[in-house]
Amino acid sequence: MTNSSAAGVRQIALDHPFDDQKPGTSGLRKSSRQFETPHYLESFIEAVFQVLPGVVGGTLVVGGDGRYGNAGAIGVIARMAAAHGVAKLITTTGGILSTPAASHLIRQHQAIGGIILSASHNPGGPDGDFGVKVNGANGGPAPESITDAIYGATKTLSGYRILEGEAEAHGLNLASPGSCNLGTLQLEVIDGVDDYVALMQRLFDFDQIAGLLKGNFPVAFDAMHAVTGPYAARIFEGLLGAPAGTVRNGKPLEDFGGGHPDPNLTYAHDLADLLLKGDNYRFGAACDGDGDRNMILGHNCFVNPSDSLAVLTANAKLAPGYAAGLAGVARSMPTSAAADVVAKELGLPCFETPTGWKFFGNLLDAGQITLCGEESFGTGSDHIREKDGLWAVLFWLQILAQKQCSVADVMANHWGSFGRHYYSRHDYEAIASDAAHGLYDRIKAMQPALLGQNFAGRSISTADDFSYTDPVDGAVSTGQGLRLLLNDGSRVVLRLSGTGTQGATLRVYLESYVPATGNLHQDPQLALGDLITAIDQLAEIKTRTGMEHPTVIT
Ligand code: VG1
Ligand code: CO
Repeated sequence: MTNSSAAGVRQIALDHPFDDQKPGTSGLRKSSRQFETPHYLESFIEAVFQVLPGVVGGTLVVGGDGRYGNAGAIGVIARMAAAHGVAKLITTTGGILSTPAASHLIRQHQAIGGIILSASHNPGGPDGDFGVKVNGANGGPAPESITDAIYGATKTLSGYRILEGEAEAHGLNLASPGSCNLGTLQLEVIDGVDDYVALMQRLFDFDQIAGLLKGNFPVAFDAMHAVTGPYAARIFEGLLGAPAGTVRNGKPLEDFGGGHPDPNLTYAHDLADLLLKGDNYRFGAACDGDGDRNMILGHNCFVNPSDSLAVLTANAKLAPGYAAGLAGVARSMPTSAAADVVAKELGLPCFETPTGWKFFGNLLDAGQITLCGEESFGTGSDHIREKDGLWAVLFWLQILAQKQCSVADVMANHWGSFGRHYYSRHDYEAIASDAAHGLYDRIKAMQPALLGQNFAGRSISTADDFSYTDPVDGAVSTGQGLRLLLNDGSRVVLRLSGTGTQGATLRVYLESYVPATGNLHQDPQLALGDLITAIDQLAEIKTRTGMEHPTVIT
């Protein structure tokens, strides 16, 4: 049922509100099929427009990682923005906009926020996933107060407002830069790469990195047929003079070429093989679907993301953008304490936040931290309010250009100075929801009785469900992961993913510290072997999930 109100604006009534639009760790993420349900996308966007401050007369940024549904969603959002009195909508050619580039555009244009169309590292295509991420005026993921309010709005929604007629009929053309009007909305299509690249040139010494790449330093970058292809081609093969072919899988495809655009050793194994088994490359890197994650590899050397944050912290002054030093550093709770050790040595404040980039926003805005990171291949800084894959790659290249050594040397020297946090994450994906929650709730209930118990030859000194009080605004977030901290500083953490779309995903995080004088060159799975066995026995992981091995080991 529809009826008309203001010129060209239709009010579409919903028979009943959707009840499954709760944003997870990083926005609303569902199957593409679910998003194709009539009114589904529109319902969520209506809730966003009802909740986001400053919509009437404001500027909004929209774009996505190019997956199936991207361009269509931009048209819908443009029509709904017009119907809600947004003054200006900025999008990009092809609708291609990485998450970090979107964060930058929001800040640069003093927009009220942005809508990023991505399910990040989840596969795309008609049988894959789609997602909507909502960012605020600081350029970062909306805080829980906003996402909770959006969810609240979706549950009571009776309809939504949208401009009549297809967006293309109003002049929307994503093929090239230009502008048009949808009712009172001014819509601008700009190049999505230019501003981001200019920002990178302010932070890093491109001449020095180009010098490194011109020497005997072959690099392989895997864009995984996702959003970073155009950015990486411009940066590496254009500005830095790397040979053509340096950027692999550089064309964004609606289904990411059937792949899983998650830069880890399992899903980016082609790249991993080039670096870990072959001899032709000195440096390798990959980014995820929406360009905010990064994997760093050297010849015969995989850099654990927790270690990567620690290395960037220790060497930050080598990059021009950070030459003045850091205000502080933060990591998510499941991320290893490698960065903490560096921060302590440098006399820097160090914060531990829950999983998800939205928790770094206040600390960055308040100037309390400069760098932050997560174990899930996310690193970033105060240059924007999202994690930034290509930024991390450039930062590593800057460090290597300065030090003139291999990635493996950087790691060996780092551990030799600070000791090593052996670390691994085991993911059990797509397990039955009941089994996952049963396992998790059981350990949670057991926690009080676990204190002082023996665990892998150590004693359990803390057993809790992590909760966080934001040091800036005092907001409290509970239920952020079950921690078993052991008396020798090692630990195991259990979490259920908030980004999966099939069943549940159990994440098991394992960590143990060896000082600089200890054995620094073991296989992490062996170094953590006793913890792995102990948590399986305690949580009955294999029996309860029915899985003999994790889906992904990092
Ligand atoms: C995962 C990661 C988390 C990250 C989130 C979003 O969440 O563990 O560290 O912030 O994905 O990343 P979860 O709830 O599945 O563990 V992205 O690249 O999807 O924006
Ligand atoms: Co991502």
